Formats: sequence, structure tokens, C-alpha cells
Amino acid sequence: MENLRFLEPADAEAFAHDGFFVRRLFEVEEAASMAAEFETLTAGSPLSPNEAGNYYSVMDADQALSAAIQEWSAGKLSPAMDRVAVGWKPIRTGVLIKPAHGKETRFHLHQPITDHPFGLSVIGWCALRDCDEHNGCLRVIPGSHLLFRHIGAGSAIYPENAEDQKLLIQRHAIPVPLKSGEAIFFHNGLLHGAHPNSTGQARPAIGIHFTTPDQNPALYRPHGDGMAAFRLPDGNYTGLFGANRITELDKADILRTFPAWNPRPNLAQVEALLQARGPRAREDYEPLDLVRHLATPTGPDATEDALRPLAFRRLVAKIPGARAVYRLVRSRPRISK
Ligand SMILES: O=C(O)CCC(=O)C(=O)O
Repeated sequence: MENLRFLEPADAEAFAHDGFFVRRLFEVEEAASMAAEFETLTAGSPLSPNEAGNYYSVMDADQALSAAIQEWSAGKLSPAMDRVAVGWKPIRTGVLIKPAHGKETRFHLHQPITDHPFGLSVIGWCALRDCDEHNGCLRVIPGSHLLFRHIGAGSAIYPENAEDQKLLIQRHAIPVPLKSGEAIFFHNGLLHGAHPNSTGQARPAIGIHFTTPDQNPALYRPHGDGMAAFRLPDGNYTGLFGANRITELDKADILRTFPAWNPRPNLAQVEALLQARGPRAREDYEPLDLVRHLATPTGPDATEDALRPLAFRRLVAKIPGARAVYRLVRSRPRISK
């Protein structure tokens, strides 16, 4: 896994297969004292809710506050991270608080955060109070980190069709309840969201986004018909989401441009790929090409039927030379009789 390595083999295995794992990062007492320290740090400075208004975060409009939170959280997380992985490089850290009675965080997929959009990047999200489905724990779709060649501006959810999304979430999403001090580590490309907080107490969490040492922070924005990766004005994310910062990005800071890949998969395609757990999407590999032929199935056995051709292709792909023969056959013009 490039030059970032999780110390526990079981963590590395779960991360590769499902796109996440859970492990204890802080003792319960440490987590409680961090939650208290954070309250003191931010006392008298109201945090800004995120765009959806459902949690407060380091993406605070007040840049001085955002920088202070980032520094504080980095100081807490760096020593703890060394117990989980080697070869990690922090890109940003922060605190995510879902207020009492905060709404759900809708499922989404992050855009890349570095100049290597298909390089490894990971989020560590550590509960500073026990959390479950009642007070806003995260929920994820295991295996979804492999599927999408997603760069798009902001976050997205695939499939885009609302009915398909509902079914995908019903069938495949799992909650990730955590005890105070435990953390989920998940791939930046994993579909995830958070339950609402239906309690009267805020749900605090501390978070870190980290990558391999060769990557540097970048911001992706639309550019012409595609997307561009921009170098960050100060070389980091602090305060970037505060008022007006994004408009300061300059064309001179474009690191690279990319096509606007817009996969628009349907439910059958997403489910087939989830089941197949093939290699991860990357610049020169679009997993959806394997399942373009699948239409959203209807009827009780339809999903099984839809999966059959994919299972056959995967079997054939294991036979040496079969890919080349397959390509040759496919490339010959069809002659109608
Ligand atoms: O902390 C939360 O409730 C949601 C966090 C999340 O979805 C994110 O950081 O992308």
C-alpha cells in the first residue's frame, strides 16, 4: 500500500477490502479531557455550522479560530497516529461536532484533497463521547471506496437517482458505533454519512485527513469542460472554507487539469461492483466500464441475473491470455447475416 502502512495487519486487510477499520486511539479519560479542553478553547466563539447546517467543523468561517482548532487537534492526533500507522502525512486536522438535535449528514463521497487524486488518502474520525445511531455516529457503505473515479467539485453521491440511492443505502449502509476514544479510519473515496443526533447533547469528534508523504494539499474546482487541481494559496487547508477564500484561487496555481468524469451509474451497476470488489478506480481504470451493460433490474431475481455476466467475465479474466483473445474478438467488426 504505497509507503503508508497500517501497523496491524488486520487493519490493513479490512481497509483494503471494505475501505475502513475501527481501532482505539485514546483512552476514555483522555477523550473526555480532550472534549472538555475543546470546550474551553472555543468558549465564547460560536462555531459556524457546515453548509448543510448539521455539524460544526474546522471549516470555520473565522480563520483565526479555524487555525487554532487545527493546531490544537494536530497536537492531540499526531502522537496517537504513530500507534496506528507509519509513513503517514497529515493534510488537515479538525473537530467535528454534531449539535444536539443536529440533522443527519447525507451520504457523500469526498473529492480528492491532494495533487495525486488517485493516491491513498485516509480520514481518521475519533469519537470524544460514545456515539451510535441515536446521537450521530457515522455510517458507511463497505467496499464503495473501490468504485468511483470521482474528482468532482464538492461532494457527490452515486448513484444520483434518488430512488436508487435510497435502495443502496437500505441494502448496503452500516452504522459504525464507537466508544469514546475509538476511531474509524476510512478511505477518502468511501461513501459515508452520519445519523442525526436525536439527543439533547452534542456529539464531539476529532478528525484527521492524512496521505502518503509524496502528496501535497490541492483543491479541485471546475475548469472549462473538466476539472483542475489548484495549489493552495498558503500550502494548507486552514481556513480555506472561510468567507471568500475559494475565489482567491488563481489560474497560475493550476497544477493539472482533468476530464470531468461523470459516471452516473445506476443501482445495478453499483451493486455489481460492490459484490465484485475489483481493483480501485484510478485515472486509467474506470470500473464502471465492466458493468455498462447492466440496467437497473426489476423483479425478484433481477439483481442476481444482472450479476451473472460480470461473474463470467471475472472468471474468464483469470485464464492466462483470455483478456487478449476477448479484446481481439470484441474488436472485430460484426457482420450481419
Ligand atoms: O462528523 C460528522 O457528522 C460527519 C463527518 C463527515 O461526513 C465528513 O467529515 O465528511
